[in-house]
Amino acid sequence: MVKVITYGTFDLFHEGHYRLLKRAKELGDYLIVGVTTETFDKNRGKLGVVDSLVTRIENVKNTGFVDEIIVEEYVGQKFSDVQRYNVDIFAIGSDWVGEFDYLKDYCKVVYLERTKNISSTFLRQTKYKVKRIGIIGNGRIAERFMPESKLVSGLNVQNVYNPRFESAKRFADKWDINPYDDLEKFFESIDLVYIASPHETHYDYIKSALEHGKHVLCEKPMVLKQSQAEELFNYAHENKLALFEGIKTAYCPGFRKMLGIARSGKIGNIRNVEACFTKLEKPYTRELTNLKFGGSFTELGSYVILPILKLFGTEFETLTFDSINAENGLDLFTKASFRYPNGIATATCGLGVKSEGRLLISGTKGYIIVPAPWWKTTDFEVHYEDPNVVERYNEQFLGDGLRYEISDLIAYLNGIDSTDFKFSYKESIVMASIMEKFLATSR
Ligand code: C2G
Repeated sequence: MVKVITYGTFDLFHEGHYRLLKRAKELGDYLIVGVTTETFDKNRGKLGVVDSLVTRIENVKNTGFVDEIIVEEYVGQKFSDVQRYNVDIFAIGSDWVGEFDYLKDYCKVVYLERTKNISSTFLRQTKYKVKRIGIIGNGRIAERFMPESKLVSGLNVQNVYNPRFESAKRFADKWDINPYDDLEKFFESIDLVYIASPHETHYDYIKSALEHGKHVLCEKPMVLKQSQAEELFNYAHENKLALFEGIKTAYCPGFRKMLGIARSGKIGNIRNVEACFTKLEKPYTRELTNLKFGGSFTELGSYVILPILKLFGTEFETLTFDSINAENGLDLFTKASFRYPNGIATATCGLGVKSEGRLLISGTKGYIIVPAPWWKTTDFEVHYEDPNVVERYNEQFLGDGLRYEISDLIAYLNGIDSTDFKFSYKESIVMASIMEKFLATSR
């Protein structure tokens, strides 16, 4: 008798899961399925699992392919299970290629091709539906999006679009998804678009995605004009579509915790915020050569403005910019100074000047310091007049951090969390107006 084992979360049970189990069973005579517990998923950093363990087990059982179900509770369990159950074949989807080769000393390891397309007919059967995602643009950030999206439940990345087909194809082959250079076709089988193309192309892509009835998650800066942001959000609202600006810091738990403490009154009234983020770039990169839309502020400004809008709000009285420019006129280093009725703030960013990437929040009773890289907030401290009194806080920041915004958007679309409070439409519109003002004064 040939024994096969496979594992998974099997949340929001879908076609990909069904086909995987079917083919796993066909590999042998007896199929064992390990269904992950909530604790296991938490420990491996998988977010947004909706269905209970009981429901997930029930769904796996209902396929009729399974002879025995076990639960997967801890990292390292696969290694023990394979020996304990005398397993001949370990099978798993091709999104995990290479990852389980360490089991090869004990059994055969088979990676079954993941299901690229989840058809909408299959999805009608469940209450919450898995969201089918297409990516526009396949540069560096899209490369980070892929592994992060694997650790968010309830989605299936299936398409990638690039006007240059060869480029889309390279990315698609690597990640086992479908390449497109035709936008109409790209939109056909997806629910949600993640836009990771150059800044200046965002507006047209968002508009087109919304007009095709797709929800949108767009990389920052979403757009570079206030009127464009207003138009797009109005359209999205009228058509009941979600439009989120992806500033990962806004969604990460450490930053959220820090905001809560800053606003709790612990450091009194907030009077000053200083945020800095610099990243030295090679002179020939897009960020330092795109004469119209490149430079440090369009690239990193969204991060450093974020804590200012979150702590002081969107109603600043004045905003001025000061930059050090390269010979081609692009800013290598920029300071944006905000004046509010009861406070001041500086947002500093650089691509050609290095500085300490810290966040400092000063109040009437004390201050909060978040050391670099504060945009991936983990540790931070609260200080007071007495230098001996220091409160230290810590929070996890998983992987590249993109999974938090993805998971929040999926929960929003499923009606599980129905507000956009982590980075609101209003804040996103003000962000666009700040970008517009910067470009008008600097170019
Ligand atoms: N799968 C697939 N096609 C999809 C989606 C998922 O073939 N479109 C496969 C996965 O590759 C996996 C199984 O379905 O083999 C279960 O997927 P998930 O529920 O997402 O679980 P996963 O996080 O892949 O579990 O111990 C847990 C495992 O290591 C991985």
